[in-house]
Amino acid sequence: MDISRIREEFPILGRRLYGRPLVYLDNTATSETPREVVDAVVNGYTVTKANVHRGVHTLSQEATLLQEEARRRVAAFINASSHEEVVFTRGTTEALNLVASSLGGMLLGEGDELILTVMEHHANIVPWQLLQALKGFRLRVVPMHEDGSLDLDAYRSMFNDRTRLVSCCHASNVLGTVNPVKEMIAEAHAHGVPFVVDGAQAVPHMKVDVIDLDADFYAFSAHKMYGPTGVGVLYGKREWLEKMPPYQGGGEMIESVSFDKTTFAELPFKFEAGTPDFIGISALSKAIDFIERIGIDNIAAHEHELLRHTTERLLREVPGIRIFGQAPGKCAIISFLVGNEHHYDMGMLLDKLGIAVRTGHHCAQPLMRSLGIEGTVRASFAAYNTIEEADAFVEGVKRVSAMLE
Ligand code: 7TS
Repeated sequence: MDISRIREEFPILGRRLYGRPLVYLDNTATSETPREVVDAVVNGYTVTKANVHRGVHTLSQEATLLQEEARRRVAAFINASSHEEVVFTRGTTEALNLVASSLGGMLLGEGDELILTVMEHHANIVPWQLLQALKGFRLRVVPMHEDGSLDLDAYRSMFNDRTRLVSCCHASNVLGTVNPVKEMIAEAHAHGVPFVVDGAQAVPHMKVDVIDLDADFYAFSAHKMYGPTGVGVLYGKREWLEKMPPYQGGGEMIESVSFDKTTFAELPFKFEAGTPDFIGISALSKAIDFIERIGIDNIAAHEHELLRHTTERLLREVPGIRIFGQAPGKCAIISFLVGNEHHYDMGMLLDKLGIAVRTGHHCAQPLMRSLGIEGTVRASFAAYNTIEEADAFVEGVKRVSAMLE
């Protein structure tokens, strides 16, 4: 992997902050975007802009073709059986709200049970709670071990004849833990229970094969995988998507409408009401091109090396550091605190050194509560980060901690 060539593709990485080169380590929140993705967006606005699936005219057909090509690219990227199982949404959050509302609304009633885990992002908690207020089912929460791996014995023991659904992140956005979702899905299926995967933190960092996992649903966001903002994907198995009611009503999702009776469009359009972000969707193809050109396994190996190097240095050289999440096979996310130093002070002072990290609860307040903390500092890596940046980060943490002591 030629990192300096990869970096040239990202104009933003040339920025300087406070007289220093930008060290961007907030990739879990959003990754930066290579020029070919930006160019595809510009092309969408300057060459092919017309609404999709509506016109006989050339521009509309071109725009439609680009959108539907992206759907096929996504399907191949995650190894879905068909592009009709790929629903475009605004992001992981909307994808999970869709599943909660439509599938959850169909499966969960009074006295039923839904299994989540302690390490879920709010996007995989709150949509279920909104439904819970209407339906009165029970949430069961899988706890974790001290290293940040899930307690799988507890998970297995949670199934009973009222269990209707499981929803779990593939990778934690705080701990970096990569959950054994393939085994967890097999367990759920043995009980006849479908399984939803929040893949927001997995798709940019590891090979995801929805058939191999046997996932019933798999959600992720384009903007975390070098793609545009405002676009997400919900993969769903055809047999489920066909049974589920639409999530939103409007244009494009109907077959015919009358005031007496409305019938709905075929998959996947049944779940895509209104004009989608067709320009963003078409640019997602270019993000997939970018990942495939480097190779997802090469990206994963590079990020793991950055993780190993940075973790070793932090533990060795920063007295009083606590790293939250040390599960074997974790992905390249380091959440930490140093002594009694406040995460917010650390983040703000690192910023003054040109180093972008996230601080706070990371939209995972239940996880923070279970760790007995309010927030962490979080550094997270992507394909374009370098060992030199990892070193600048470690030096930055040492300098800031000395100041805050
Ligand atoms: N699920 C997980 C595991 C996430 O990490 C995030 C975003 C989402 C869902 C929601 O994705 P969205 O694209 O719909 O917003 N996580 C973060 C984060 O860790 N910092 O900022 C956003």
